[in-house]
Formats: sequence, C-alpha cells, structure tokens
Amino acid sequence: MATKPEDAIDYRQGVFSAIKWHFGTMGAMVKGKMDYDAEDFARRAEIVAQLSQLPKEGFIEGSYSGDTDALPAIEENWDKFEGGMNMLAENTAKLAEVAASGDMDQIRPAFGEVGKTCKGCHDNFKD
Ligand code: ASC
Repeated sequence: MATKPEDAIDYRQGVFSAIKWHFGTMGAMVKGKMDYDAEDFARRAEIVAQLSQLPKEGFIEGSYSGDTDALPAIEENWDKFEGGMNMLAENTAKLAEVAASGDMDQIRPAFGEVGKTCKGCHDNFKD
C-alpha cells in the first residue's frame, strides 16, 4: 500500500510534537525555569534521541502542500535536508550521552547544539 501524503504529514507532525513536548521540558530545566531533575532529564534526552531518527521517512513525494508547514525546498535540496536530519540524530544522541552524566556544564552546550540544529532546518525548510 502506498503511503498517502496526508498520513505522512500526520506521522511526522506527531513525531515532532512529541519531540517538542520533551525538548521543551528539558529547555525549562536548562534555563532554570524548572528544577533540574537529572534522571527525568536523561530519560527525556533518550526519548528525543530515539524520536529524532523517525521524522525523515515522513517526508515523501506529494507531502509539501495541504496541512503542512514543510516547504517544497526539502525535495529540491534533499541532500541538505537529509544532512540536517542526520545532524539532529547525531546531536540528540550526544545530548543523551552527556545527560547521563548529570553535569549541567556539559549538558547546556549540548542542548544548545540541538536547538541550533532545529532552527537550521526551520529557517530553511519550514514556512
Ligand atoms: C525549541 C523548539 C524549537 C527549537 C528552536 C531552537 O524548544 O520548539 O523549534 O527549540 O526554537 O532554536
């Protein structure tokens, strides 16, 4: 069965919503808006690292119009987009690794790198 574009859009938006849910709470801890709970932070970092491997396959042909903010620039610059997705997977894996240490001096910059990776693709590929 061929995947319908609207199902691919729902799939990747669902994954990104879950990433945002966890990354948002992590951000509150990094910024001191919420008490830092090392165990909970590390758990969320693991989840984000796993989830970050999932969205790429949802960017299929025909899924750049309709109920989506994903721009056709993704298809037109697939290698660059794929590079960004791979960087997200790598940087979230690094964040999960340092999160296990519980050392905020290592976590803060690793968290910042992930945020930059998010923003890099949003600037280029999201309406
Ligand atoms: C977040 C979030 C993003 C990224 C980005 C970082 O918490 O929802 O999309 O960080 O804003 O620059």
